This record gives sequence, C-alpha cells and structure tokens, in this order.
Amino acid sequence: MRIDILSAVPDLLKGPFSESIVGRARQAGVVEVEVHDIRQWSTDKHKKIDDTPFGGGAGMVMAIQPIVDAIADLKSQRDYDEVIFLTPDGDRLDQPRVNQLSLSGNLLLLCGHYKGIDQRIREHVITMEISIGDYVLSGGELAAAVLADALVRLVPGAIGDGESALTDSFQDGLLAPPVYTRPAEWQGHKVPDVLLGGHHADIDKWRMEQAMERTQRLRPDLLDEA
Ligand code: 6GU
Repeated sequence: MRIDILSAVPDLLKGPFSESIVGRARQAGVVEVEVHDIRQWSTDKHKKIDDTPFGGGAGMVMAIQPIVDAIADLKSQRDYDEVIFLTPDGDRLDQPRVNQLSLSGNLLLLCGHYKGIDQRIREHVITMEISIGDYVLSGGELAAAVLADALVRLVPGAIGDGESALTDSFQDGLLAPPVYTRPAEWQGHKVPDVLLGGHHADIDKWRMEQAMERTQRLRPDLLDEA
C-alpha cells in the first residue's frame, strides 16, 4: 500500500509516520507514506496557496490551482483507488471503512486548512470525504495521521504478531477485553485467576465474556449495530 498526503503543513506529519508501527512498516518496505507540501505546486511568485472567499467573510480558502496541479501530477505517476479529503463534514470514520480502505493499493489524502478548499475541488476531483469525529481540528493533518495509522496496522506484515490487528477493539464489533502482565499481584490487586491457569479454552471464554460485558456497559450502541 502507498499513501500520498498533500498538506500545507507537512512538518506536522513527520512525527506520527516515523515512529512505532507506521515507522517500522515504512522502514520494512511494507507501506510507503509520502507527505507533500502543496506549496511546491503553486505557480504564484510567493508560493501562495490560499485566497480570500468570494462573497466576503472571515478566513481564507485554499485555491484550486496548487491543489489540482498537485493531484494531477501525483495521478500521472500512479493510479489512486480514492482521492480522500479530510474534513469535519465528511463521513465519520469507523472500523468497517478502515477495513475497506486497507484493501487499496494507492490512496491520496488531501488535508484541508483555513476555512476549507474551493468547493469545485470537492465536487470534481475528490472521491471520498472523511471526518474522524464530531469536533473541529485546526487542519486535516492530524486526521490524516489517524486514518493512515488505522490503515497501516491492517496491512499484512505491519504488525509483528499477525493476529494482533484482528483482536483490536472494534475489529469483531466488540471492545477488547482487559489485559494484564507481571506482577500477578500489585498492591493487593490480583490478576484474574483464569489468566494464570493456562487453560486456553477457559481463557478464550473469559475474554469473550469480558468483551461482551464491557461492550454492553460502555458502548451498547455497538451491540445494536451488530
Ligand atoms: Cl478530517 N478535519 C478537521 N479540520 N477537523 C476534523 C476532522 C477533519 N475530523 C474531525 N474534525
């Protein structure tokens, strides 16, 4: 899988993609993640990428030229399964959508900034719009990092223990059961006996019961959907 990200603030994305699972997956060549500065496509002599909104009002709007030229340039190098705009008024991201997108070969993500992007880009170039939740971020970069992280962990080879992405919370529609490690007793608080017993069938049953109980108590809406 390859993910290209277009941003006005590319430095914001350096950290999340150089550490941990995403960083290791890139180093291992399991995924490619490339962040591009939209400014490099601006034909303006000051490399401007925004302009004042028609009709007036506060804030700036990201202009058509740099974004559309950037997308055309990247599209000339490879085909994209989707051109995704990260925006608070997009479709709310959830695990089924992440699973579906994780089957893509190439994805192009566009991060919005300022008051947004010219509507004509959304109508004629973008193929999918995604939000990561009902709150407003200063730009799409952190949302793109969230989406890319959720995607990369599903790519075969990104996670050492092949099973572990499948046992994530939400992957079976349930919250994950609690986990423990040494010591078996801490300040009088003990690890559940069943986990120390070594009976795998009992352990699996306990984990499923815990997952069901936690989902029922904390996120009953997930059970309604299932
Ligand atoms: Cl994708 N962008 C911005 N700016 N804010 C958000 C968001 C995206 N998703 C939730 N809030």
